[in-house]
Amino acid sequence: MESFTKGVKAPTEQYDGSKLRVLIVKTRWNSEIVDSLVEGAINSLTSYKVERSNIHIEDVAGSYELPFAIQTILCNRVYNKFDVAIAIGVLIKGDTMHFEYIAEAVSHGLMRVGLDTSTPVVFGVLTCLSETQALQRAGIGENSHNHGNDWGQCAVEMGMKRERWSKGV
Ligand code: RBF
Repeated sequence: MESFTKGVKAPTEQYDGSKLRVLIVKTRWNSEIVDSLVEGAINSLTSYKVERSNIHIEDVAGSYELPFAIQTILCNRVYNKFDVAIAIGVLIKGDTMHFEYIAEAVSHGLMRVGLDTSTPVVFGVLTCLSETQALQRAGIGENSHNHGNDWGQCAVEMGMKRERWSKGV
C-alpha cells in the first residue's frame, strides 16, 4: 500500500440521532480553540439529526476537571439521562511537567467514567506539543481539520450502539 487515508472512516450506517441526548463538557482553558472544537462537534451532531435542544453544554476551568464534572453530571438524577458525553479540552505542552500529569490523569479519568457509568465518553482532548498543532486540529487556518467533527460523529455512533448493545442486539 503506497498511501492511505489518515483518520477515521465514516460509519457505514446513516444514523438517525434525533432521539439522542448528548452532554458536552468543555474547558475555559484555551477557550478560542476549544470553542471551535465544540462548534465542530455540534455541527456534526446536528448533521446526524441530533436536536440542538438535546445537546447540553457545561464548562469547567481546565481539562483536569473534565472527568469529575462528567461523572457527577451523568450520575445526577436531576439531569435527564444522557446517552453519550463528549469531553472537550486542549492541553498544550509548556515548560513544566503539568502537561504530562494532566494528560495522563484526564485520559485515564475519562475512560474510567465511561466504564463505571456505562455511558460512552468521547475523548475530545487535544494533547498538543505547540499552539500551531492545536490550531491545525481545531479547524483554524489553512490545511486544518476540526477534530470536533469526528468527535460528534463518534458520539452519535457510540450513543446509538450503546442503546443497541445494552438490549443485547
Ligand atoms: N488546562 C487545560 O485544559 N489545558 C492546559 O494546557 C493547561 N495547562 C496548565 C498548565 C499549568 C502550569 C497549570 C497549573 C494548569 C494548567 N491547566 C490546563 C489547568 C488544569 O487543567 C486545571 O484546571 C488546574 O490545574 C486546576 O485543577
